[in-house]
Amino acid sequence: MAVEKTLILIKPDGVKRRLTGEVIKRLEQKGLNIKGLKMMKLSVEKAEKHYSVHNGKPFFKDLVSYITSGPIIAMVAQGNNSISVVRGLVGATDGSKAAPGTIRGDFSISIDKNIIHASDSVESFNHEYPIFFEEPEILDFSYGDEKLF
Ligand code: FUP
Repeated sequence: MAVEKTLILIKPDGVKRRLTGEVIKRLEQKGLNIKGLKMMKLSVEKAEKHYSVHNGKPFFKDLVSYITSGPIIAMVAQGNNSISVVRGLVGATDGSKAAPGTIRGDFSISIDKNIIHASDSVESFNHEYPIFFEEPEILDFSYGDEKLF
């Protein structure tokens, strides 16, 4: 069991559809500890850096214009195996194929408007979080109820 941090983004469609509370509720009730959270409008430069692994793919341009099209919510959450745990809560990339009960399975029916992003590895987290957070914005504190989870 590894205590990990993961980066979660509620994408512009999620924010505009007022799903922020729903997403945070699911993260909290699972027992994840939110350590940083902000609303921001991503620059094209930051979006291209975040999605650099997809640079050159046919959907890259649309992906960047979509993620920069409106405000997003960025979060860092911590917990046991949080990277795979959150990926499980998020569901498959294509909302039309994601399992019911997952965030994408419950709220998305497409691959390009799929509500949420979550880091898929420690390497991805290390690449991603500095794009959204300064180190002091990730707070080191205890919720105090960790033993209940
Ligand atoms: P995920 O890790 O599930 O967010 O998915 P990927 O990293 O594979 O893809 C990142 C984003 O690119 C997806 F959220 C949606 C978009 N995408 C497309 O629009 N078309 C594709 O064929 C694949 C991904």
